[in-house]
Amino acid sequence: MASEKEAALAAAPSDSPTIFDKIINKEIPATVVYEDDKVLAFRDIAPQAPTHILIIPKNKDGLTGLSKAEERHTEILGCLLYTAKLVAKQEGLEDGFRIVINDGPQGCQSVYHIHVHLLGGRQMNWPPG
Ligand code: IU
Repeated sequence: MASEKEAALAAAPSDSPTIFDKIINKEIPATVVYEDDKVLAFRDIAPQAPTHILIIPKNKDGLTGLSKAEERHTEILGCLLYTAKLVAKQEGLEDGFRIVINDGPQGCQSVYHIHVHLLGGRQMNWPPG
């Protein structure tokens, strides 16, 4: 399997459906940990921490990445972050956690459907790589 960096450099930024649409539509399986009418949260297939969850909007609405955000997206962006907080509590991450949003090739984004990474369960380092 290609490294996440290789996958990100190979990914073409686009508004096409992604693997996450198939997860939303239940066409491929995922371990869902939270779902409501606006967002879906599921375990990352290649976890980088004991807890690694992706939180995504069910309706992408052009939001391929954070750099494409417009004023109409402010509500869903807030929902994504609030869901991250709810899931962190659900996962028992009382000692802290990290939120990451990768954007574009240099940001190491490989899937062009905005997603918030929730990482926890181990000591994080700074600066990130
Ligand atoms: P990125 O921020 O675009 O690099 O994150 C994409 C994530 O999606 C990455 O951590 C992958 O492991 C994850 N992922 C997944 O959970 N399930 C999949 O089928 C695919 C990628 I493709």
